Amino acid sequence: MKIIIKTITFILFFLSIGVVQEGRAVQTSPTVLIVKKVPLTVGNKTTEVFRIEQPDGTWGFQGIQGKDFNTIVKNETNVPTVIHWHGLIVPNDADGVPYMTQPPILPGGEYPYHFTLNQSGTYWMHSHYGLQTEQYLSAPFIIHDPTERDSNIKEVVMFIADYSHKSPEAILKELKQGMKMSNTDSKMKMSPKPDLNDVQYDALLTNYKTLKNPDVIKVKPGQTVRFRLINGASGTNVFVNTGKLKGEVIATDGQPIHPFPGTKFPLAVAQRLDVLVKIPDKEGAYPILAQGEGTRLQTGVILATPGASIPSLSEQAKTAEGALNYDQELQYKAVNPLPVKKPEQTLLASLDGNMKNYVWMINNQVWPTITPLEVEPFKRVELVFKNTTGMSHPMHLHGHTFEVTEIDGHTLQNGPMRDTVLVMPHSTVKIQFDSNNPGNWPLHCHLAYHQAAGMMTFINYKGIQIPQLKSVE
Ligand SMILES: [Cu+2]
Repeated sequence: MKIIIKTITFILFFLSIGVVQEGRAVQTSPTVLIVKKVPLTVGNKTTEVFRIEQPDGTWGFQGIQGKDFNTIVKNETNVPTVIHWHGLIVPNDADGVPYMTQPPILPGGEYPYHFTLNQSGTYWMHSHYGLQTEQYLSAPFIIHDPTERDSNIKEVVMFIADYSHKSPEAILKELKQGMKMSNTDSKMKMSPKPDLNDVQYDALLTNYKTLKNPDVIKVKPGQTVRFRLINGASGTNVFVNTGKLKGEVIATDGQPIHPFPGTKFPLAVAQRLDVLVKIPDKEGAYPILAQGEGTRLQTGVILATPGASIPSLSEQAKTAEGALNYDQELQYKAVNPLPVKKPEQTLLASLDGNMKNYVWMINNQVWPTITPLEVEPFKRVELVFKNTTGMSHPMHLHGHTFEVTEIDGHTLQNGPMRDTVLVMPHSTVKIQFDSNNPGNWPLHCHLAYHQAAGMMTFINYKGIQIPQLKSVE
């Protein structure tokens, strides 16, 4: 009986999220994603934040590799927006970047996106307009590999965000005025001492919740849980701690790696990790926590067997978390690295800052007054990030998956495949990708306030027209 119920659930799952019928794809009308505003209470204060959901209220999107993503995004808010599919290899015109690949979706307006889900893994979607990711205009985007789905494995999405009672515009204004925003070293971001945070947040959230009222996920003794960890924060790199449970990383930014064991894993802004944990063969409750580097703020979920008593957890850890480092990154091994090939073209992205006016730059240029980095189509391209600043920068390239090939002079053999790499202060990281997706593709720091303060450029394929750039307020 159990098996029959499981099989039915399995079939219903595929029918509900996809278009599978008798093993064949059928033509369907587009699905809908709605961008709306919802109230959020943190502490004793209620504010409005964004939410991306399907008409039935399902948060974000889950699809199947090989199927079509045919969706209309409807903007039910009072501000313009644009949705970017983070980490997905899409045609350039579906990339969701305002004034580069499409006009903004105006209040009450809608915009169609249609592409094939060629990848599988853990991705996310977020606004590429202004500072909206700071207010949860973001959601999980999970693509299942139909050959891999095991109904015995419990899947848990943990979408981490940072939250401030202040509006993002007010925070940016204060940063630009050089006001004291840091809870570490507020004097000078260019100081030789690495600076971990330039914004002090009020809370870290997982799936919109603080640790006062976290998601409690029912699990069975002995069950395997696959965490899909997404750092959707605007400015907080975290360590994820699996506590008493041994963890095993199986993917970085959606790309499989050879299983890497541990209990504490760095997760920079915009990155994802897939981590397996196994519940012991007895009753119990297991908090899985993420703590922001340089802060005591923590967030997470609790895995609990039916009879377990649920612990109450503090939103503040006892001590501040330290800085992320390269320890794991140097050891992760991609299952599907790039084919071995010598780089045919090398690009430099110097990560620069001028803290007098809170300006962040790539190659000393401030978005949108930039000269794009030009690539020849169909070449192996090496991109060198040289961080001249005292802060780390999670650097994201659109439209491509790249291999991390060198960190501070250490060559990585089959380094992790990613779409976002953390470049530590005063450090050099090399990546490689194949220029096989023509278009104009943003390359930027994913810290929202760094991006807003200029740290963005784009990669232009030779022969593709350069768009008329415009910054959004
Ligand atoms: Cu940055």
